[in-house]
Amino acid sequence: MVNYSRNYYINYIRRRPLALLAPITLLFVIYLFFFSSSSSSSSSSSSKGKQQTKYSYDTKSKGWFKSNKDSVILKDLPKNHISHYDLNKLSSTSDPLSKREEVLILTPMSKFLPAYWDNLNKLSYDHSLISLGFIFPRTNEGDEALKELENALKEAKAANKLKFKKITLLRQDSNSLKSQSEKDRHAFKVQKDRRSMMALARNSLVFTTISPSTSWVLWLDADIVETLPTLIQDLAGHNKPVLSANVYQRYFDQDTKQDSIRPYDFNNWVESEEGLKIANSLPEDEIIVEGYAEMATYRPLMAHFYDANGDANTEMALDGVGGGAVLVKADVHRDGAMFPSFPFYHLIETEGFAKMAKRLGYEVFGLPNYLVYHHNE
Ligand SMILES: Nc1nc2c(ncn2[C@@H]2O[C@H](COP(=O)(O)OP(=O)(O)OP(=O)(O)O)[C@@H](O)[C@H]2O)c(=O)[nH]1
Ligand SMILES: [Mg+2]
Repeated sequence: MVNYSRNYYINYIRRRPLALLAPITLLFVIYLFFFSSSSSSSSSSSSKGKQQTKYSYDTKSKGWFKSNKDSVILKDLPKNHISHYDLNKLSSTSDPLSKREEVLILTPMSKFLPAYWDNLNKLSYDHSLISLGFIFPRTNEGDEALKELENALKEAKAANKLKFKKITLLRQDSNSLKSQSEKDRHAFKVQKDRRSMMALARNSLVFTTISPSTSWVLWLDADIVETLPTLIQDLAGHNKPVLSANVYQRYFDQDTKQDSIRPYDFNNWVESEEGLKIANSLPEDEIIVEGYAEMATYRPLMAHFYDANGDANTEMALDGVGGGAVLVKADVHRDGAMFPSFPFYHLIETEGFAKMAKRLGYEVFGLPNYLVYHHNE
């Protein structure tokens, strides 16, 4: 009976082979309906090469039996794929260490000075809370500085002394002055171009390195070779949106035959009547550069307010800042304060930044009696 039945079907198929066509077609259509979306997504991902990450943004399949498929895909997401940060919980307070606030130290670097690097490494703020960002000009000098910093990093790493949270080295994609000699870079006529290029470099640096966990940004020029190890704590202690240290320079005084110090950075200033008058008289596209006899603004300069016997915590409100050693609450940058590479109220770069921070409603201060030292060429 069983044999008969099997023979019956086989004989039937032999006689009418086309009778199988309808059920096979039906099965094929059902297969396409349920599985087509997954096969097309896997073929598109495999076509992008073997490097393709495992997770996928594929939309939910419309198939009836596919409800579990998406949870499998989500399970494959890397842990940090979606990160949540509540910027309301990101603080920048006068006691940053106890709050474990992260600091991003940013340095445009055309020259590598070992004294800068040594000083940086001596900062007593917890290095695991510090990230470093550097930007180098694409000049021979920039190549050289980059190489030297890389060597210093390798050495520190080998000695197990490199504890910073993250270090980012950027190569500038904008132009730089050809000559960085002291005389050439200080010539009055190159200031607008030079400062404009510096502004672009600073903007690239901050916009590519600031992270959702950055509380503070410390701008520290590569030629600042001496600060107190407590620089970050000291500046943050004032809890100001923008706060500049006073940049001085050590030198040997030939007259007194003694080591001495002198003011160096004149970009920390308070606006003056004369400065405003000059600004009003200038064509829209012209800038005022401070510290040049060609353009006497009579602005009170913080450099001249240093009092050796004064309180190091004395604050003074400023309208312009330099870039030597300036601590900025990261929110000031997040709100959009950057370094204008174009005349902004006739100001540019760091001085334009101070103006922009003020226009955003932030106060700008300096510490006339808190000195940091600029390299002496
Ligand atoms: N990325 C980049 N950094 C630069 C360039 N020129 C200068 N720097 C760095 O930017 C900072 C400020 O440059 P400085 O030449 O010192 O300018 P300054 O402090 O305004 O002026 P002086 O110190 O008086 O010459 C320093 O850290 C330099 O190493 C440049 O073209 N590109
Ligand atoms: Mg300098």
